[in-house]
Amino acid sequence: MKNLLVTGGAGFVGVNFVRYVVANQPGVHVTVLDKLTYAGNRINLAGLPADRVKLVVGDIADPVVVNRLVAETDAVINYAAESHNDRSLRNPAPFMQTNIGGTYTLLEACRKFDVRYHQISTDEVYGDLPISSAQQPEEKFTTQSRYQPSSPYSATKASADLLVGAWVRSFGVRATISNCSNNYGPYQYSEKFIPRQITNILSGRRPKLYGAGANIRDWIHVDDHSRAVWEILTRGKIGETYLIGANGEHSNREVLALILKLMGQPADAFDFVKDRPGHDARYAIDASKLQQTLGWQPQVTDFEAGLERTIRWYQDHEVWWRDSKATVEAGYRENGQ
Ligand code: NAD
Ligand code: TDX
Repeated sequence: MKNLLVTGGAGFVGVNFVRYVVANQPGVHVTVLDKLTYAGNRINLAGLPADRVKLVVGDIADPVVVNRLVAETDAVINYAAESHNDRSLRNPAPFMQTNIGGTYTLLEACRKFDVRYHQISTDEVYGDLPISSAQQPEEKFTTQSRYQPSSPYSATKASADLLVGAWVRSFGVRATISNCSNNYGPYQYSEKFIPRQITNILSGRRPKLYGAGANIRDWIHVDDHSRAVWEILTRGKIGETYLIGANGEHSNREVLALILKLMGQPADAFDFVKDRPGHDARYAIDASKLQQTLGWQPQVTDFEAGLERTIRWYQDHEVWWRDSKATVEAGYRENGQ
């Protein structure tokens, strides 16, 4: 696989994958197809060698650009998505269009040109687990768990996964799916939980915790996600689904407490705000299939150290987040969050 088409490669998880490929896979060329929505930024690709990475601005739901690019690639890795639950509650329309319509368009092109396809999905397709289940560490999502998404966002991601499965079975498309837990690291847009709290503190605002802060997320450093996707792309079995997670469960309150400590703030320097409707209680991934069949292991196992590096990145890249920060916070304020 020498030529990859990475859709959504100007967004958070996608750009970290592009950077991983450039740094670790010599001779591999990447074309990024990205619509540059509010979450995509061409600056994210700055500094990457022009002979290795090319950006095409376009929509994954546009068959003209998709067919042209898929025809000349060895594999498509689909990171492009509307990705934020809170936005999907305000306006689900773009989620339907990009997450379902875009995946359909990419699958049709891969069918037409017989191109390998990998779908980047999320643990949220499985709905949630009760918070009390955290006492039983073996109670986690597996590839056998039932799809029961809670939000418009996760319902569209679940729909896209089902399309991929059908295109494998009915049309023989050479596809795999990975469902990953919550990512953190550099280049994450400031609307998401961890960068929102860090940039709130850096800009003199108080961090905001939804509800009682008891909801649990299973955190993984984005670099570990990128390495797992590479293994699945190159050595995964066609038609299979792999769950990616790093045993990084923490309640939101715990994560915020750590951010406050690492940034030298008083432990109570935050506000409780209105909860998210339909808020998923707990996510937890059993990644044993990926570990046993492909030998992948997370490398960033010290969450506090990973978080400290992430905080430093936001401190060092204020220009990157400053301009959009006020808009993001105005949206949350309107929502009582
Ligand atoms: P993001 O919102 O930061 O980035 C999404 C990117 O897709 C942006 O660059 C945006 O411009 C682009 N995009 C949106 N619509 C497009 C379209 N129609 N055509 C082309 N490009 C389009 O999202 P992210 O957090 O980087 O998530 C990337 C993928 O990873 C998503 O599929 C998401 O479901 C999945 N995922 C994310 C996480 C996480 O914690 N962030 C966890 C598991 C899975
Ligand atoms: O200000 C906040 N306060 C707060 O308490 C924000 C923005 C969030 N939260 C809570 C809600 C969640 O319990 O923090 C948790 C994480 O929230 P998000 O960052 O919005 O992520 P989540 O809803 O868990 O979904 C994420 O992980 C799975 C990504 O956004 C998805 O794209 C991915 O599929």
